Amino acid sequence: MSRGVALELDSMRLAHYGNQIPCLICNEGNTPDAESCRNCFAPMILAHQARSKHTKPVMFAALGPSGVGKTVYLGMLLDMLSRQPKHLQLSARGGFSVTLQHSTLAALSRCEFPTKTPNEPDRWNWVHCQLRSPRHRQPVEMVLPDMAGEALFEEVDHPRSYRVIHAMLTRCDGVMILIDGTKLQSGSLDEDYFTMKLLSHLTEMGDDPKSSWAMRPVALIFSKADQCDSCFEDPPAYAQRHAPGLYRICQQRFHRHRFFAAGVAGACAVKKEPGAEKQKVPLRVEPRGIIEPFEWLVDNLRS
Ligand SMILES: Nc1nc2c(ncn2[C@@H]2O[C@H](COP(=O)(O)OP(=O)(O)OP(=O)(O)O)[C@@H](O)[C@H]2O)c(=O)[nH]1
Ligand SMILES: [Mg+2]
Ligand SMILES: [Zn+2]
Repeated sequence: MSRGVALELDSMRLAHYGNQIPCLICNEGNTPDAESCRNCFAPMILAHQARSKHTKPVMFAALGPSGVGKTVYLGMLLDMLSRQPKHLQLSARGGFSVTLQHSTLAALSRCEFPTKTPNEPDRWNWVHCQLRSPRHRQPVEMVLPDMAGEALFEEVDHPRSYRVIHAMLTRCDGVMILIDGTKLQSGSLDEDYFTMKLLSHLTEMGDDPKSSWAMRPVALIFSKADQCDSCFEDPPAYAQRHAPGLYRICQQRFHRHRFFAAGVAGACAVKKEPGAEKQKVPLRVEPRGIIEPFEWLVDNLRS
């Protein structure tokens, strides 16, 4: 390419700078051709697609440490709401929004769990969809990212190290916090501490009491409940018994919270191949308690 042509293209790019598009997550202006936001690395396709509607999309996030089951839960939730005839229905906007449910269900159908979510925000699966529910006359635009647990706790320990997580938690309308029910059952206190840390982080965000997390809906979900059936019987009592710190912080500081239990696998086995680490594999897929937390969040959306 000659130098003259290159200069012409650069000047075209500069001309576009007057015409910046705000990132849907952090609001930073980006050039129209940017693939991911230059500030937070969220995909700019979300902003392009959202521009066709006048209202800002509702945002929900699934939170919890690495390995708690966020990807499995979200993938199953999206699949159930987009393919089964339920009173809540989701339809994907853009092919990229189908990837999370597709990759999760494809892994489960091979009797595997999906792989760990990478830490880089531009490699996360982001879902942009439309929700149809009896409570809303018009379809509601919605954005859900599948964040990596390690990145989330890096942000909790060092606030603003992941701008996308900071922006998302500032902006989002409700959260699903996953807590590993099997680890609590085995007496580990790690899950209780992890969740208390996360909840304390949320309570410190923002100065405006109207948008404080004390008033935003928080669904606390005991994950992998297929492996510890007692979670399903009475989730708040389970929390009180096995995660007293977390239970107390919820009572004191979160006015709109509810405990749930969810499980995707019906039975699991441990697979050991020569030279590889032991791996838990699902033998059956029997989703239970998947839709209830999401439905509760939708019912608790601020109007
Ligand atoms: N029994 C059972 N095990 C589950 C379930 N969901 C997840 N697991 C197990 O938990 C592991 C981690 O699940 P993921 O969904 O990848 O966890 P994650 O929270 O997305 O983790 P990161 O991507 O690292 O943040 C899986 O590989 C399974 O071994 C479930 O519903 N039931
Ligand atoms: Mg994941
Ligand atoms: Zn951004």
